[in-house]
Amino acid sequence: MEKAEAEPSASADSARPWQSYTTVYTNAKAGMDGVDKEKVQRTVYEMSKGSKYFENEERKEAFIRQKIDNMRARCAKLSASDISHYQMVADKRILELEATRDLSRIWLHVDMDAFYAAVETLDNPSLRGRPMAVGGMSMISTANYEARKFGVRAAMPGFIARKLCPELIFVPTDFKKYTYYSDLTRKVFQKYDPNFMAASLDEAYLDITEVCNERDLTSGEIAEELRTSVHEVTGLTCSAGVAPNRLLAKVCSDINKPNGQFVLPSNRMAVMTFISSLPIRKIGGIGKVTEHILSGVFGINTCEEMLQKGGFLCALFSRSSADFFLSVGLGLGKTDTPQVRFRKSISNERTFSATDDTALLYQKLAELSEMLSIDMQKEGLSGRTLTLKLKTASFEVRSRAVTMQKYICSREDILNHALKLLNAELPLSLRLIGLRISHFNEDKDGHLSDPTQKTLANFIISGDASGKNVCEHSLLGSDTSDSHFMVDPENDLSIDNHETCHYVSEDLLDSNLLSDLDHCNFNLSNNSGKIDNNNELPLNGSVAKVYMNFKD
Ligand code: DCP
Ligand code: MG
Repeated sequence: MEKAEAEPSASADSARPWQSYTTVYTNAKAGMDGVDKEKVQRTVYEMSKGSKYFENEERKEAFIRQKIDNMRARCAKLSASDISHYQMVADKRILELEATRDLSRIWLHVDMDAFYAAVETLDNPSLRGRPMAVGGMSMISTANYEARKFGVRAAMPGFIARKLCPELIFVPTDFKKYTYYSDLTRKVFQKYDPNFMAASLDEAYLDITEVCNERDLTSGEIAEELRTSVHEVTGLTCSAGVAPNRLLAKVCSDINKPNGQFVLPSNRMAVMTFISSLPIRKIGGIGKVTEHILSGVFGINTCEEMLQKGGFLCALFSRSSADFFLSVGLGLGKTDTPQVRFRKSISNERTFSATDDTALLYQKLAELSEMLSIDMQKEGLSGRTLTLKLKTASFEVRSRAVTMQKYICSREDILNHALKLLNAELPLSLRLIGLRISHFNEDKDGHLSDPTQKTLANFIISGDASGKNVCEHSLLGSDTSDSHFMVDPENDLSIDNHETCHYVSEDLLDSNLLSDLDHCNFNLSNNSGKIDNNNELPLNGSVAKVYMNFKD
């Protein structure tokens, strides 16, 4: 097993402190290749310095640095026999994972270009060609490609975006509009795969194996046709990626953005070549934290290096996390189509300028309840567990849950329970409220379930109707990345709802680390490394631990 050589410690260059200040919005998105990264980082640093967000980011950074140091120390302590043992474990696991490789399906990932911004431009053509962002001074949802040249991007506070690009035009968000266009795109997707999987308003996965065979067209031709059709129906452009699995298809759709496509052929050699130099951050589920840890502890920067350092990964991570990393190294991903009715939860959330104005907070909660209710009714779903997510002015993330005796789906019922949860926390200054509903009225086969049949986990949740002792932090994600509810990177395509989209789960390890930061006393009982599909709490504690990635 090779040595786990680590990059030099992340100590900041005191002359250029901004170089080590990375946030989700200093990470490049499509269309940001030529950006003066140093200038953006310096501006972001200078404008954030001293803010609560900044303090929180620094706290996280310090924690990650410490985690890296600890893990490096653990690597250094591994004896020669430990190392050869874990190398054998890794080799065996790699063979087992390789045996699961399925190259029989063709997956297409489609992602609309600068979606909200493009919709707004359709509505107001005078915006065309001018740098614009959707959102406001506190936060922007997206920026068009003209604005991206200045380093402006989604999840960036608007006041920083304006500093980077003084000409920037701001357009307020209008979710009804985006939902309308999203529905139009889905009608097109349906023609190519009736069981397509929507991952967010602007993004979907389609299994195009059948349509390619039936029409005797190549996957590239189908992708081309689908994109043309989306454009004809909506006036909007999109990009597509084609690959033998969903994980790779998503990576591929970003390669030729905007208005482009990339096809990765369905053969092992092509996949391995593609993966060999792919930066790990391109993979869904690997965000800033995981990237820092893998790079800082093991010197892993490309997907291929996951295999080279497999022994160390098996030594230091739980089996599920190590499996995830090794399968990334092999370019493996999901190829099956889960039952549509596997949807486990629906959620949405809103970020706004921090406020302690109770009337305003109630109003936000009412809007979220209404949106959630509409989405549930569209799907014919009712749920029993309602979870409230809050982010305080100082960026602390809290979650409170309650499980009801009966299933609910109306705006009034949702709001009623949400208000109880919120009131128990007030007075408080908040910058984000989210609502999630789960425990639907059907089992995994789509049958109606019996609400009186309580699982132990249900009992634990319902036993705490106040929600006071329930910290579902990890279930919902923590104060991470783009700060949305946490879902399985590409499995849980269920959250398909307004602001709560795919960009939620930027990081596999993040929630684990940051939950510690938030002083949650986690019960490390679930070793799945994935979101708990039933949203259930562990059996012996008041705290849900869904992501358990490190070995104790
Ligand atoms: N979105 C958001 N907040 C974020 C990220 C995205 O509200 N932090 C919204 C606005 C986007 C839409 O979701 O328009 C789709 O997200 P994408 O990540 O696909 O970004 P875009 O479609 O805007 O741009 P791209 O061309 O890179 O896909
Ligand atoms: Mg998009």
